[in-house]
Amino acid sequence: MSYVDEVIDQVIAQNPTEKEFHQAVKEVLDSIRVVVDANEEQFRRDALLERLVNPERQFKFRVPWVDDNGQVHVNTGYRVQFNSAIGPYKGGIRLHPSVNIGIIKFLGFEQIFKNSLTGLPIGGGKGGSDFDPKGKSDREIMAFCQSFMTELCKYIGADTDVPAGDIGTGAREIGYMFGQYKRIRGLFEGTLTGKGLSYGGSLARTEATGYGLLYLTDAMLKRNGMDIKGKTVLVSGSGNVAIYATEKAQQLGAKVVTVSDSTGWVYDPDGIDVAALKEIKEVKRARLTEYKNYRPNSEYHEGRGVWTVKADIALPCATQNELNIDDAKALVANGITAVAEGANMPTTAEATEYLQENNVLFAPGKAANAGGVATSALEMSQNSERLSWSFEKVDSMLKDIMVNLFNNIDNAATKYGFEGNYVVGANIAGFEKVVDAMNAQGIV
Ligand code: NDP
Ligand code: 2IT
Repeated sequence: MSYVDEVIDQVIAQNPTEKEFHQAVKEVLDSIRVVVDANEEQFRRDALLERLVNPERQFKFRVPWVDDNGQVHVNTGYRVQFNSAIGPYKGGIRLHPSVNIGIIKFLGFEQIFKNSLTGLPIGGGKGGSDFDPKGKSDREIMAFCQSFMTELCKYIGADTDVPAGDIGTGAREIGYMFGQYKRIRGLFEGTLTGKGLSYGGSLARTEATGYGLLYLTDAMLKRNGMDIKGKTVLVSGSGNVAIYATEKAQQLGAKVVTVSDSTGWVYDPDGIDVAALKEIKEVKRARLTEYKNYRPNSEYHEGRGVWTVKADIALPCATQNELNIDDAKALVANGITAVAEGANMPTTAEATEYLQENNVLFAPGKAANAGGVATSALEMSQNSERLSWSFEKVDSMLKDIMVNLFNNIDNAATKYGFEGNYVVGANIAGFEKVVDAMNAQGIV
């Protein structure tokens, strides 16, 4: 049996319930076979892949908090410090009832390679809790965040591990967590990113994941002789990534006709009104059913359905495995040209394969959504030098990072004989830097 297959089997046997983690490991290891095969003897001797798939450290802790009626609730908190070969652990905190250790490990594993691809000095980590922020009062959110950080603050720090936002964690939650970290540790330092602008946040971090997704998509289209201008785009989700992906797509001359949330989706034939979307989601924290009040010409549909609309480009920006094989077939039947993942692992393995076989340009999340964490690393730099850069400077650095990242994955794919396969390109390019750093640092 090949070394790659042995390690995949081991991961499944040792972590039998962690199916998203299996999926992420398989995707990466499958596509780096060519590099592993060429170095098999050394990698086996050094147990390189075993060290890669086992987190350096993982924490699981109790998070008790009191609701507005005086009732105590207990959630579970997690932080997985996966790999620090190229820098301090870096990765977001997900607050969603579906969170479990398998989800956090899949996200942390992806983060290793994503962070490597940014070219910046950040290792891979991820955290979160099964806490559901929906329907909670502001005070309840604060109570949860303070309790979560009371435990987490023992394990993180500006040069150790730097969490940030993810699903359910935005500027409000980061603010409460930062306040509690500072209070307990007595340190005003850049131990979280995505902070507010008045206390060390970076301009353009809010926009960065969505904007970066479009910079990369634009580079991928150009490389293949196309332009984003005039294209019709499907976006799923209506959170941080989806909102700023929609905004940048429209700035670049495309028309975004859908957004969604976990209960339904909107079709707006005239193009999504970003100002309305921001008001509904960022200010009112309301549901998408409200969108019709702003745009009477739009349609609201219950359930799933974004991927059945005819368009040129699809940008899944909600959550893992939201685009399945039937969705991929519908997209191909409707003549889709490109799919770029704003979310982490939103496309199932089967759907990814189907899209690639049908010559759809496909940009995997670890490349396409790397603009968020890249800008987090720029926030860390600004915190270290105690300065704040202009929006234009950060945005232009973000754009350069995404265009370079695309060129690197494109070149890696071509170098190993997989021209145009950006999944292989991203995994190999991300892996090579991490392996080089791991080898240089000995058996740790
Ligand atoms: P938000 O919490 O801001 O928004 C999440 C959106 O996805 C909401 O519209 C939400 O709908 C929808 N959603 C979440 N879970 C589900 C589900 N199980 N089924 C259907 N819809 C769902 O999160 P972000 O925009 O920050 O994150 C979106 C994706 O992008 C995630 O995969 C995240 O890991 C990834 N990502 C985020 C980055 C960042 O900087 N924020 C960086 C890189 C990747 P509802 O409100 O109904 O729950
Ligand atoms: O998935 C991701 O890259 C994020 N949620 C952002 C992580 C970060 O540290 O900015």
